[in-house]
Amino acid sequence: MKPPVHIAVTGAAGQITYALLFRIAAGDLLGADQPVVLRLLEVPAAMGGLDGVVMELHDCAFPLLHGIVTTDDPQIAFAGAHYAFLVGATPRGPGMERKDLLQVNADIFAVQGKALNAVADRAVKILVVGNPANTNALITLRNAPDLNPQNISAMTRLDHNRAVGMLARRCGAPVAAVQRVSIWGNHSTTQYPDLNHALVDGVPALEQVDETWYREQFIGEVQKRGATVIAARGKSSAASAANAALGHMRTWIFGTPAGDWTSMSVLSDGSYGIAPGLIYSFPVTVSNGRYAIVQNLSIDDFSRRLMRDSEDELKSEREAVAGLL
Ligand code: NAX
Repeated sequence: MKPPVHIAVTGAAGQITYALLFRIAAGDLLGADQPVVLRLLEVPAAMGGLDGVVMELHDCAFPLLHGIVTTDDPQIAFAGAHYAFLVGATPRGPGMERKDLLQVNADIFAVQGKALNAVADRAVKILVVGNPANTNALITLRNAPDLNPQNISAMTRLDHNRAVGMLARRCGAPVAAVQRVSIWGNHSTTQYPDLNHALVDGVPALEQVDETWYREQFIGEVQKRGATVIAARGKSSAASAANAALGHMRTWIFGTPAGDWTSMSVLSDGSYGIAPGLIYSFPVTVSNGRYAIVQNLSIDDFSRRLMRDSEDELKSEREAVAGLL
């Protein structure tokens, strides 16, 4: 039996983690021969609810689940963690301005970045899901100077999966036939889901759908899908978000398939003229646990404008939390 891998999950009594934890414990992240220890972080007020989740985890009798740590102290949650899913965040309350939301979450991720820097495994891979995810990831990164910036990313995989699913349905093709969809920018309504390089059954997607549908319907539907789910379900996306978090981390560990790529929000190195130092969603390939931004894609004026709009939003978010960077 392999030694257990330690997986930290924050917001462990929330609705996304309620879908995520059971899949990790079942082996969906690391495979059927890899034991895991779950290290669960919550705020003090949610520890009672977390106890209930832990009871349910025990009641599944997962053979791979070798231990569960629950705590409200990031230094304990992240101690020796090999993977960290940062899902917990403060939601926007009544009367809260966007700037206030940015600030309150920035404070959380500054504390967690420092704790990861101090106690996590030196090769820890950190995925930020809690919103505003890109800027929270930037704060985490800047507060963890001893960790490799390559090992910190934010989640745009749900947006990517939404775009793949919508394109497949439009073409009447199986999801597995879709390749090379890209999400550029921020995990917000300014994101740009780009089909210019996408393939369906190896044929350019934009030869199979009409341009009006792409520009006037598809882009907006992907951008606003989160709100559409809330309107229908009365709650925000949870199982699909957990699935995306699992998929993001699995791809980061095991790599992208030959000929395809995924979308991850990572530290901009200036590729495609995007300001270095922002956490921006790019198309990436992954091999040996390292991502690389896909290079040399042709970008037309329409794409350029949307990519810039999202970049501008991320710059203004960065300015709002400048004191913590
Ligand atoms: P919930 O409100 O159900 O759960 C959040 C949990 O985080 C709560 O139990 C809360 O007590 C906990 N928490 C708050 N502050 C914490 C802290 N400092 N340390 C540890 N735990 C803390 O939200 P849920 O629906 O699970 O969503 C979680 C986050 O994911 C939200 O910020 C949400 O906006 C974000 N999302 C991000 C997505 C993405 O694609 N990047 C998509 C889904 C989701 O909307």
